[in-house]
Amino acid sequence: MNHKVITDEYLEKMNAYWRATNYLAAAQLYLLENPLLREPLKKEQIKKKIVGHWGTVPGQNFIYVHMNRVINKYDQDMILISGPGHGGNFFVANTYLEGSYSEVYPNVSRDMDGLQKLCKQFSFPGGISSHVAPETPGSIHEGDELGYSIAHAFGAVFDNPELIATCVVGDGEAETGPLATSWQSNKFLNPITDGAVLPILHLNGFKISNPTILARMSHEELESFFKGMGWKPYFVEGSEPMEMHKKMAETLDIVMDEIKAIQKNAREKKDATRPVWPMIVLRTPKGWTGPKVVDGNKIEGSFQAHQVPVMMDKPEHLDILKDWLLSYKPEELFDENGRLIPELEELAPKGDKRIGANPHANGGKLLRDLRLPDFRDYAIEVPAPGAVEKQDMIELGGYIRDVFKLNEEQKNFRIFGPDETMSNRLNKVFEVTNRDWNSPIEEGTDQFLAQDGRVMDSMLSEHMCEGWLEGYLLTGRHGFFASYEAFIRIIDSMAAQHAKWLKVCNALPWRRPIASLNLLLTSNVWQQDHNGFTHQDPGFLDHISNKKADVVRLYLPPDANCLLSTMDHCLKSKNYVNAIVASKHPRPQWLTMEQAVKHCTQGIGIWDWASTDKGQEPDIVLACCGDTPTLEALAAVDILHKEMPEVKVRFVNVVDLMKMEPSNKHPHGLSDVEYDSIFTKDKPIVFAFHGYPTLIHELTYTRHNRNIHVYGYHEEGTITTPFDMRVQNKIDRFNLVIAMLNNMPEMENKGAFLKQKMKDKLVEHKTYIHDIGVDMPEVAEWKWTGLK
Ligand SMILES: Cc1ncc(C[n+]2csc(CCOP(=O)(O)OP(=O)(O)O)c2C)c(N)n1
Ligand SMILES: [Mg+2]
Repeated sequence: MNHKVITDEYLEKMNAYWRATNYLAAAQLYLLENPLLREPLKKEQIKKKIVGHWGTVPGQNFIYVHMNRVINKYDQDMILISGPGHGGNFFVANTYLEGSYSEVYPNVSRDMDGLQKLCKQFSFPGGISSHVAPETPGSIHEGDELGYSIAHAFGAVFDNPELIATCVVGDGEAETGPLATSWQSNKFLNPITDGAVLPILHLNGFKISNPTILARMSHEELESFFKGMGWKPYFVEGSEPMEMHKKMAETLDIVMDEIKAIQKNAREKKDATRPVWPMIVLRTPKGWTGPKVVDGNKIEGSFQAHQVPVMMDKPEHLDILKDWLLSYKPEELFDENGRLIPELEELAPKGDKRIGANPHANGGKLLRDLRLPDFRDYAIEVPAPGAVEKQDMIELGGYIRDVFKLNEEQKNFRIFGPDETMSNRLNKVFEVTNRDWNSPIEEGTDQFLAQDGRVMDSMLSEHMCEGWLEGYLLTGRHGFFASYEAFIRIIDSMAAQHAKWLKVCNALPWRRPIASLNLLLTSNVWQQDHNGFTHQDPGFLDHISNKKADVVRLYLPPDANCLLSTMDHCLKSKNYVNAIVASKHPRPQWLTMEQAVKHCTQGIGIWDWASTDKGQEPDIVLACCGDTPTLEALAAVDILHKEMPEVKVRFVNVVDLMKMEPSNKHPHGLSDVEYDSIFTKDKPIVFAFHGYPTLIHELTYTRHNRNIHVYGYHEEGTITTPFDMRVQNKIDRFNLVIAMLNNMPEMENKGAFLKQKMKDKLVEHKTYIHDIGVDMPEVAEWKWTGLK
């Protein structure tokens, strides 16, 4: 049959195929056995606990079936993103019917035995998730932490000019903050070098137990809303199946022709001016084709259809379920072996064109390694520790600039940030690329904007940066997100969801590894020149440290050479969430590149040039983690050594925070033997930490040495001097000296004079900054001069 012409006969077949998807989606919710109801349905063949969703399913099945026709007609490379991914049974049903599911899971075969397994496993202990989870072939988006579908879809099509990401947006999902701003993503799409996103607003009218806002707006308001966002909305509305198939198919042809025409025009004329992309508003009843009324409650066309339409807790429910399932006429759809009949099977696309087999949705298959410059070529000369001052992020910018250069042809690297690339000091990238911006550009005011820019920093939305990047990585490319440390917390939850996704993927051999999600946290808590307390929150480290140890890594490089080494490592890594805390302000540089490579490779180390215990038992261990704590800890050693040279201090620096956790908890963790040999079993440890002190206590809770005293951020801050921030939180050099003296009992009264001196310094400091407004010269101009 010629599927290029939408004949009534073809539409009838599509409807039959849709019935098969609806049947299988409902059967997955309920049935343990008797998957095609070839014998009379009995209560014991039904799951005892019925969990999952139905309301969203028939509409999404409808979309999938129609996308199959579009893929065939246009020989289109297409992935499907399901915003309301809670109806995972719809995606499983469709991939099963097209054959891609059984290719990944041969035990769920395309026969009666496989059908039974398919039904039993769904939302069942030991089985599969109720969502469009990583286990679902063809998915890059689990959905159901609602709000990120369009961001993921755009991330997927950037630099994929032949790809269309069809994106089902729940009308409830559309009310979330991230989704509400996602419509603006079209301002960042280049019709020549990027693919297209086809949003389908699934206007089924309801959420869990409320109507949706968009569904109760007038047609005019809704149309104006999307037009205002730069889209051309097409409305497909109704509930009579055959009429709806016709409308949907005709509309999709128009929409696809428009997308193709936009791309052809832009590509032929080399004119990337932002077009008005089409989208679809699909208004159908929630729980369409399901039970109409159960226990006197309206189900189809109401919020009551959201989860399980009929609970099976009353005898009459058995007949309701049976009538509902049989209404799809499964006997006409499957052959005697339980396989979809060939006349319907032929409707599905073939090979990798099937949505469940599209390689973009298993991005690791397409992943090509980045070409990376040798990071050591960007080394800062450090003739002696502290001899030079540099800005770590500026130095990193030079390396990243050259990553862009080396991968210009591959077009598989982008960086993301909410309007902060300059503020985060990655300025050098603009020597070779621009910010992506497909809106008018004003001469004389605008900087580094271009339609083909690869720096995604012109939308002030952490959600979009994170979502676009995730979509980009999940489809087999590379990048990172540089954020203010405090505001990365806006996407805590997204990063957590991504970590969960990776954790599940690690157990699925068919999911090929993808590039890590690299989150660069800068403009960090310790120095906020133009801002104050609101910009201070190092808690992302606490949040991420709780995620699955196989997946998360936390790095706090103390200087530029260490940052270069760390970033190089992170950009090469796969399947991790790497959080890297970096400094952007001028800071003394400590390690040569050779030392930095050794230090970062080990993740933790004793700095011999800052220690005075060589070959002897230390009196105290002074540890530090993070650029500012490192600076203050070194200044503290300096003071202590000058004043009381007899005290033996061991100086430890931590770059890889997870070294602190025991090796049985995190793959990077030190064994107890290694930990004890660095930190000793019993000597006092004073630990100056970048973040909240409790994190170090948590990580080291089971270590032998409980004599640990952690100084970190205590939620104290305001607009003040950089050093005063440290004083307010007691991680400054003077307080660290006091802490060391307080924790060495053998000092007895010897340290009293030095302690008094330190306390006096703290008063001097306060008076000075309140009078003059900047830090005392002896602090601001302090330099490491080495130990005698
Ligand atoms: C961010 C977020 N908030 C709340 C929920 C809980 N939740 C799950 S489904 C749902 C309703 C979704 O409605 P809609 O997007 O319209 O999906 P559909 O009607 O297609 O099921 C809600 C509130 C969630 N999953 N994610
Ligand atoms: Mg809805």
